Amino acid sequence: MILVTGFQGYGGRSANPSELVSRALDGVRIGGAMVRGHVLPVDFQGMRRQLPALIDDLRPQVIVSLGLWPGEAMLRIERMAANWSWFELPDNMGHRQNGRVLDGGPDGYLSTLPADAMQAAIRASGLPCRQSGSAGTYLCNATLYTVLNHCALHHPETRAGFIHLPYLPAQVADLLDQIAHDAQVEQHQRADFASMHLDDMVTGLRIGLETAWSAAQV
Ligand code: PCA
Repeated sequence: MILVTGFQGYGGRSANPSELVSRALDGVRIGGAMVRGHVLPVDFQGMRRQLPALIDDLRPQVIVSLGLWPGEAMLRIERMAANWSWFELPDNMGHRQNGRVLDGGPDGYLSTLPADAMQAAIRASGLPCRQSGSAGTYLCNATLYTVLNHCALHHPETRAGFIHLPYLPAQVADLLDQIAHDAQVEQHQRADFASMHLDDMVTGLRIGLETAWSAAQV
């Protein structure tokens, strides 16, 4: 089984592409594996409670968590998680985690997904994809850290990692309207107008998951 997690909207945004992609992949078969899509609340404490229990329950061989990175232009495979949170925005429960993700945990973990092979396969399909050395200091980093820590301790065979997604085109259309309406900043001051169509995100994820699944079989 492959577990794909997404997040609900946050920071005043109603939609989160990661929620739509994880729903679209739920129930799909990839390389002989069943995909299970699960949407997480944007809630630090809730994520830390739910995710390890879900992993223990489903025992997936591959875990890919997804989240939105406003301004990102392509599928962005995260390579590492830091044991450090700095929430510029409160989560949806009003909580700001500023400090360790996990007291007493290691300072960081490396993703165990085959990032180079996934990137190559996604690019070969004609879709843009890159890798990143920081998942930020908000909930996505905390999620990747929580998953990698739990797998290191209890499921060492599981391959796990995180992919950040761009905005959906309709979200950027709304942003442009909002900026024009507010008339507080000029368009060129903003760096968050990149977007990708939902179908392309789902296609890229399917290819990346197939690559990760194959790597998990050897
Ligand atoms: N993106 C945020 C948290 C939820 C999401 O979709 C992040 O990058 O941390």
